[in-house]
Amino acid sequence: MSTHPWYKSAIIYQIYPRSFQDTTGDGIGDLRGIINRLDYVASLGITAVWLNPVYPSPNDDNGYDVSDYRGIMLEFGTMADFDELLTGLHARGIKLVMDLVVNHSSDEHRWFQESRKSRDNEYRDYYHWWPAEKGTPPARFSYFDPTGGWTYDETTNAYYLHYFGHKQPDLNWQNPKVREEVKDVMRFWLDKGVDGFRMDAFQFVGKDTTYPELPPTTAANAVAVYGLRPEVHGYLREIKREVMDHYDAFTVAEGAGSTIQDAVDLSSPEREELNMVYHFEIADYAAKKERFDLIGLKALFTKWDQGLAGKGWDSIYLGNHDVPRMVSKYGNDSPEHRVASAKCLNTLLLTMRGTTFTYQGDELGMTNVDWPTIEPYRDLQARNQYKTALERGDDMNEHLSFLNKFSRDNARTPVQWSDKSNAGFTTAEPWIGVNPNYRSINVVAQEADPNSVLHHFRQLTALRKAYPVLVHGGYEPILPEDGRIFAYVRTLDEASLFVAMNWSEETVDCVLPELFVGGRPLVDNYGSANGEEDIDSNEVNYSSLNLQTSS
Ligand code: TEU
Repeated sequence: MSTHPWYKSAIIYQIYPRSFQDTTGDGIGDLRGIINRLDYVASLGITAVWLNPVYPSPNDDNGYDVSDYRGIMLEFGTMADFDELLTGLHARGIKLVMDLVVNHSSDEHRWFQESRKSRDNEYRDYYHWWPAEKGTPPARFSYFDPTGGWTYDETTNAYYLHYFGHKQPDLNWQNPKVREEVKDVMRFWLDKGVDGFRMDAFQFVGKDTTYPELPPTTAANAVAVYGLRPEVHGYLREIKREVMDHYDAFTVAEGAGSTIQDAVDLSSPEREELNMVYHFEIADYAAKKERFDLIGLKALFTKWDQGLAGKGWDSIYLGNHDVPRMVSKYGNDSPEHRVASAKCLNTLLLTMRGTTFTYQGDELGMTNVDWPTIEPYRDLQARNQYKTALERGDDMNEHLSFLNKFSRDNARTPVQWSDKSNAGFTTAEPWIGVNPNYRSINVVAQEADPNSVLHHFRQLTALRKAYPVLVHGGYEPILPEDGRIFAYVRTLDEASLFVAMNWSEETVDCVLPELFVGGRPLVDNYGSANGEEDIDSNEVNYSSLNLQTSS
């Protein structure tokens, strides 16, 4: 029996409910939609679901602006639906991880409504206020608000702080009452039986409330300037000790500071803070590069694996609701290569050390959209960026191609279930446009095609469950300087697995490490490895991928 905690081998599937499945005919996905699709979710072989926020919200930031931490968003259904969803997941052996959004609340949360009423309101110190008689507050960065992180509020002649949108005021974690509230909210959901939390933007909860002047900040250096202040570690330990230790559940905070050491500090078991980290370095990497650079990407995977090996625990992901589609960003989404490329990326995700996260639709190889105007965009970040670019007098065609490539809406188009109208997502006008390629890329088509990305995904989850070496084994990179092949060996006790992926458009040869000559191929992305033929040459022609055992 393994002594590893369950969350290490969890295969997590991220559901963005708004875009998953509509059942009420309002164009917005809902909990009933997820319940109706539970057999599909289970068929993927995943073992846990991370649900993006489902709490009541004015939806300025699609649920990341929570107005009640103990309820269910009207559009998504009722608490009875939630309970049914949880029961349905558990009945299928699938855990449920909730999104906990407590760096900020909505400005429509009762706490903020109270807080803004008067300077002596009992909720005043639930948020960060700067009295206007002291002048303009020292500038603070906001991810979403081009005017900055302070917004003036007339009622009490004061500014409130928000690192995200102006409808997302930051909670004051220095106030012990706020921390008690959050711990109670966590207990509320844990008592219902949820299995963990993804703690949104948690590295930002610590604030220096002496408000020194800070260097100019952009999204690229915001974490270094604002993230992971020392008190955040204390808050995490308090949560672990007072809440998490009393349940069989786990925590992962979104963001992991700025260095590997930060990530080790957050996730090493003896420090009792988080169970795993979810860092941005790989997610941000391809975004910064003009041209995709495989050598650099491999080096990052190696750096993180080596940095955390035996010390902490990592999340492995290439997609989520905040980044473009993985096959468009890291792979090749052209009609000739999309299928092989999406399979290749899923292979990477499911054969690396760490807890893997797959974003909905990536099991199908869904791609970015290509919208010619700003109109179809729904994300406040994209719309604000567009407005700023317009005011600056930027070339708007260029800006639109930037959005096409990088907007978060790329990930938020509805799941493509079938070639029926609106991809089978809704009978109404969907809240966000369906990617027109749903006619060929959809679940029904992929169920019928034995060589589909979907079937390959299922093979990989089955493999990960059958071979603990894929979760816990050591990772040794092969050919780190090769710009076309991503290859490594995973080893645990007697078990060795070799993974080789061709990230180029051409056929390439790769020398098979000695140990694997005569080994058994377990899976490849052209459907030819059935586990029966031996590899008897050490010159293998990798059209794209092989994964094989040494015996
Ligand atoms: O995103 C937090 C997040 O801020 C990222 O912008 C991150 O800090 C950045 O990528 C670092 O490079 C979370 C949610 O995932 C997102 O959907 C929300 O909009 C945001 O928090 C606010 O709640």
